Amino acid sequence: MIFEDLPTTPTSEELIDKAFSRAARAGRAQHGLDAQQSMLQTAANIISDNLENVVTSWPDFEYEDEVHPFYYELADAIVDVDALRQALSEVMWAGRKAREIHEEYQPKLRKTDVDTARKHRKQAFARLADIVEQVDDELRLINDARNDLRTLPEIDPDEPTIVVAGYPNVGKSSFVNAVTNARGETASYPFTTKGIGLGHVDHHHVRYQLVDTPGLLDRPPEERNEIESQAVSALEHLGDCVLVLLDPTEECGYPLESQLELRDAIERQFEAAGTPVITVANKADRAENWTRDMDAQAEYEMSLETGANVERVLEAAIEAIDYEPTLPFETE
Ligand SMILES: Nc1nc2c(ncn2[C@@H]2O[C@H](COP(=O)(O)OP(=O)(O)OP(=O)(O)O)[C@@H](O)[C@H]2O)c(=O)[nH]1
Ligand SMILES: [Mg+2]
Repeated sequence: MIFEDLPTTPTSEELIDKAFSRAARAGRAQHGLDAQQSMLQTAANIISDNLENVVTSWPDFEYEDEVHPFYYELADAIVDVDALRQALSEVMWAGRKAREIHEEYQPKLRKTDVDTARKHRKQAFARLADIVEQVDDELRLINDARNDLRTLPEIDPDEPTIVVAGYPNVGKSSFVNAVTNARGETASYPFTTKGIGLGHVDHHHVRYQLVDTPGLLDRPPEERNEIESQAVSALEHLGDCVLVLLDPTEECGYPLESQLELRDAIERQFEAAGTPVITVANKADRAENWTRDMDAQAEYEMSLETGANVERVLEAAIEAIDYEPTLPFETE
């Protein structure tokens, strides 16, 4: 996951301490003007390298091939991505500024007496410290963002993906577990306490990803808060097909009417984004308890209890995705 391996960001205080203590050590190893020059160089390098590393360890949000729209939108639901980008560019600026201070003071430490050189070196240190302190807030913001984003789920947005939606207890997890090899694989998801259900299945040498999203696509849009709505928008960039499961027995605890309304809302949202939505009536083993005939309401009927038609539903989703893998010789 792109935000997984981000290093911790030092605070301004830690960075200043590190730079100046290393500089003092470097100075003690030398004498006269050399000592002053070496101190300046060490402090300035540590500061500019560290600040620039903070920035370059992040993927560039500007490019879709570095931050997929799914992760961009998901990240934006948790942290303010604009503010984060602004902070990163200010830290980059500070790193460059530290190099400039180095270049500006370097000549002043040559061809002069040691006392004057020391005076200039101290002045340069004060300015370096000042620059780092100026980005104190930004460094904190970046570190907070890093801590919040590293827990995002391990989802590959480039893999063809089937999103499984539907009210609670309709059989979403049972479906993902029934058709995928990895049982009960879950990833933490910052929007729900339940964790996102993940599974993978291979079909004609293509790996498909199934995502079960409790807490998001399991109730009407108007009941989602702003963050959840944005997480659902992120799913639009991820899903290549949506399966909406219905429980016509209503034993899940929700009237079929509400379940169909959710299906309609999902259809409106995802089909507008060009993503096919397939409706499946589950719990067909208890069809005698169905509150209504589902012929007109659902494309498929299945039972996860008996396994009837389950593979057929998976195949329908795969067909709807119509995924064409790019072969190596076809890429430019
Ligand atoms: N009779 C019958 N029961 C089913 C069927 N599919 C699922 N169930 C049962 O329905 C209950 C809910 O199934 P889950 O797979 O946990 O449903 P879910 O949609 O993941 O529920 P949440 O995670 O709460 O959103 C479980 O007790 C299942 O055993 C089915 O085809 N027939
Ligand atoms: Mg579940």
